[in-house]
Amino acid sequence: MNKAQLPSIESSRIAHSIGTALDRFIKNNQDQFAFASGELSQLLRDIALASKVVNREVNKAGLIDLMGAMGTQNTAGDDQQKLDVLANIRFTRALAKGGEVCALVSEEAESYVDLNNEGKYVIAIDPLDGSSNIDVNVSIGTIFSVYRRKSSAGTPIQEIDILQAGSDQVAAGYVLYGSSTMLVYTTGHGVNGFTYEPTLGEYFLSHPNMRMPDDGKIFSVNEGPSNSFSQPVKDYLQFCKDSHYTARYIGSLVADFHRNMLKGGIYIYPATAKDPAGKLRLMYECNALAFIAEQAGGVASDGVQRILEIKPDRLHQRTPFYVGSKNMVEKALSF
Ligand code: FBP
Repeated sequence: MNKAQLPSIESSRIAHSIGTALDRFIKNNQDQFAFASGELSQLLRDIALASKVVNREVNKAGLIDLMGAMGTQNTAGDDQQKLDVLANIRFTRALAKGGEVCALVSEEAESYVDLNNEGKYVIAIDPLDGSSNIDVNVSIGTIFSVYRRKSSAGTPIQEIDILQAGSDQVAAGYVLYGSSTMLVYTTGHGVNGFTYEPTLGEYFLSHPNMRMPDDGKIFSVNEGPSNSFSQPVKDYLQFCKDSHYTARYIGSLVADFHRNMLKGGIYIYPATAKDPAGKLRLMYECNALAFIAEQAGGVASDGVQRILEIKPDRLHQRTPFYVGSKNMVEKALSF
């Protein structure tokens, strides 16, 4: 083989580069983290590992009796799906084993779970988001927020460690179990997306430095309860229709958010008669996506203030949620 041949092999299928593995990316970017000492890196790896197990179970749920309800209810009185419970066990176990996390707030647990007093981080997690879509093979997700504890490691967990505003997040992300499985996260230095390669069991960088377009033509709202929407929300939705925008609503927050992040769009879950404070939970659904949206150039609001400025006063508090492309959310808020 003469030298002239070499360039073509390098660019051929033979030498096709698969990209940067998540582990390497975390290691290469560790110095960006505040308090960089490897613990946050390990914590992100623990979340990635648990998501691979959940992904495996979600993919074959129909074959191994993992479909349907568990027969139990979660904090909000929602029927827990078997996969909700499985995902909660898998993430809790991986984070407990990792040892970096002192306390975990989960949609599936009434109060926070003490994991390891020596841990320096607090996690808030929605282990499996989009429960209504689990059994019908529509994309679902996991949402997580990472905080640094306020009290000293080794001392008992305090309320100040748990009820932190979204602006105190040191990292946040989501996993989308869709046509491909992706992990998207930020540590406050931009947003990066990784696609799971199941035959190698590893995530690889596929969406570096994700930016949310400032504008879009997609609005994502469940208009079913729209009779009880406030007039400004009704007026904004009419504006979207008059502007010939496209309605897209999967009913899985992570999936709707991810699409709008890539294509431009707005997701709104406003206050309704059934949920006067909104349906979505601040600590383990909205804060993480608000951090990612802002890091990608988008906007996230409760209709009045930045989601990240809301100081939580209870674990499972709800909030109205307006998130997406900067100009679209600002337009919605102008109504
Ligand atoms: P879960 O975490 O319990 O699934 O609730 C959140 C969610 O399913 C979001 O994923 C989704 O956007 C929204 O609720 C759908 O609510 P609705 O069915 O009222 O439109």
